[in-house]
Amino acid sequence: MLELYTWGTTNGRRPIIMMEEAGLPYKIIPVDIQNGANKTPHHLAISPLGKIPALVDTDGPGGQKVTLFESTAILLYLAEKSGKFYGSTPAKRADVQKWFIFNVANILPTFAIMRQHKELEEVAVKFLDVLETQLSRNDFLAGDYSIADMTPITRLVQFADHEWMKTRPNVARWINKVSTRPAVKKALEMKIG
Ligand SMILES: N[C@@H](CCC(=O)N[C@@H](CS)C(=O)NCC(=O)O)C(=O)O
Repeated sequence: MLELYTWGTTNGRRPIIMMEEAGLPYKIIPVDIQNGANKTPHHLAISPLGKIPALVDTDGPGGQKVTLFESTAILLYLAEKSGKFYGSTPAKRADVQKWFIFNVANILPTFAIMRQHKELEEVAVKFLDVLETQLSRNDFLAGDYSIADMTPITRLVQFADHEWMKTRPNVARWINKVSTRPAVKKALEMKIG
């Protein structure tokens, strides 16, 4: 059984998208980060910084229990476990990994820090232009829908109506297409805790 310790935040919803998309059965364990439930010895034993999301797989490889923190490491684990959304050939997998890491290294930190530092907007817009070019040639970031699309959507969906999208129609189309997939919609709207 996959047990996801999480809360209703952008990082917290990311693994839900993948479990829904891959059809993996899972259980949500709400961890209220406002009341310190993420700093209990039990939670710290799974996630050393006391952050959500964290995942416990009671049936990992060889029947062993696996515990994970970092939402993007959880996505990689679930992609390996399910064999889904991770590129069906070595070349496609390399493409997925390239776009997955582009998002982890650039989009996620920039959009997170941007809330505090307005000047980073210029950088964010540059990254959006990279996405716009890629999405003008492909329906999804790595060709077929994959974990590379799941990674940034919980953050970028909040920019769906932003004026930036007026001049980036392919990013706008992609946000709409990904965020309205039943699994993504369910993860974005799920009431947690
Ligand atoms: N890089 C981490 C970030 C996790 C993170 O920052 N989680 C926040 C909620 S979105 C949290 O647990 N905050 C509570 C705290 O740090 O005390 C990931 O992607 O999982």
